Amino acid sequence: MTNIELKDGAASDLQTTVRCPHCWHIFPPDQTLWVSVHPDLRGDERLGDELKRFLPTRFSPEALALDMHGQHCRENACPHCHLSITRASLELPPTIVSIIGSPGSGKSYFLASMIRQMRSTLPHRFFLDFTDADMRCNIIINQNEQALFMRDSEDDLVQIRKTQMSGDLYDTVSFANGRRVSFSKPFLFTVKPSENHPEIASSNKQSRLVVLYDNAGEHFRPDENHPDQPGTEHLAHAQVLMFLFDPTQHPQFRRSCHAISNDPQLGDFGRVYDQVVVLNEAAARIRQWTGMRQDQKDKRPLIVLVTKHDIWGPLIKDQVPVPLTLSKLLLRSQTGRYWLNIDELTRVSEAIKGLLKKKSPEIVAAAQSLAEKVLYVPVSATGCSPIQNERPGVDGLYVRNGDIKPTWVEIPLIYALQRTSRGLITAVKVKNA
Ligand SMILES: Nc1nc2c(ncn2[C@@H]2O[C@H](COP(=O)(O)OP(=O)(O)OP(=O)(O)O)[C@@H](O)[C@H]2O)c(=O)[nH]1
Ligand SMILES: [Mg+2]
Ligand SMILES: [Zn+2]
Repeated sequence: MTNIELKDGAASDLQTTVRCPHCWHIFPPDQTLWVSVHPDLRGDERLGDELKRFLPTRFSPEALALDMHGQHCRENACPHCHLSITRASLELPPTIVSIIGSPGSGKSYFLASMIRQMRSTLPHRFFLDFTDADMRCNIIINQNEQALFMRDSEDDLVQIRKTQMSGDLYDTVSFANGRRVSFSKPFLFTVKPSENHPEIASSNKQSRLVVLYDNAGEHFRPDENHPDQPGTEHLAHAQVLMFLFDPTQHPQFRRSCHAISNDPQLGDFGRVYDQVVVLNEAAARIRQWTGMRQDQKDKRPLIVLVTKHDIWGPLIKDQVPVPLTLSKLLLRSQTGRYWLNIDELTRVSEAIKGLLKKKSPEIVAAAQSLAEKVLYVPVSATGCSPIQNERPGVDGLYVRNGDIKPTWVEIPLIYALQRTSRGLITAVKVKNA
């Protein structure tokens, strides 16, 4: 028996190489470690007080490794960082998405709203199951999703707190050479054809593991690139890059928006941030870590998500509807399964690019010089403006639960899946749908 097999012995269903979603180390599945179960086996060389990781020599009839005390083990771990690895990481090819953006640009709200929308849009429109691959890794994103969407009263004021640069979102690993490295926790989801999907028969080939990370915006500051805090190294390993551009942090957009919105982020609760520095720093790290030359462009798709569309959308409402609608973008086929209309997505992208070229040309120039293929997508994670909480002692901006209505937040990941998988999402070109 090899070190790791599926319960029915179908070892060929494992990936030929596995990428750890914590430290991005690549290894063959037969190097996968197991996590001991017996409480006497506490104390791991890399993870301190955690249960010992080991390469097994004994297995149960159900192909589960037995630890030194003969206990049946169920959990696997990476041979490099020793952090736990879900079964789906061993079985499914990953679609790793890097999310780049300044502090306050809307990354955490976007992630929570996107996951919320993926859970309904993928099954209902694309006949795809979208599920948590690892509940422990997903605790924080699920808490954020619940904070925004699972409230009893529509009048509840809800908030996602600013992402910190240390704490719950990170795992610290001690390596043999004395280095202590803090890795960002990944959020892991599986996407699989459901029973009415045309690819259901080849589900094992088509399914994907979606890997996402939520960084603090400060991680993208040029002085925050430490080898022992590789919080943004996913940039080098991702299949898709997403840069969140927040018009409310851009001086020229701010001036234009004052006439059309009372959002507090345009006033005392807002600020100006030079977001092109963030994008250029991400580009510099990508070039440094992948060896891509200055005259080369990244072949991976770069999606520029222009966030908080509820605020700036009226600036371009003659070309892109306010609020955003899906009717021309997702087309219903005869079987009831929807297709992604690439022509409409491209039309919207060109319109948004035109607006950015007028108001923030440096962002378009930086994006186009980084990647061969850039798509510009408007999104709104909340669909409404946040408000100040009047309760004494409470800081920051909150959103009224009943007002939250995300728009287009699932589109970037649907496009990413269409680009990185063969048959999960069908793209069609229909002019003037
Ligand atoms: N109007 C509007 N405001 C939004 C939207 N999404 C987020 N915000 C506001 O933007 C602010 C920052 O959002 P976050 O998601 O915390 O930003 P972040 O990029 O995660 O920031 P860091 O964690 O500091 O890196 C919050 O006050 C939100 O209320 C949106 O779609 N519309
Ligand atoms: Mg955040
Ligand atoms: Zn690892």
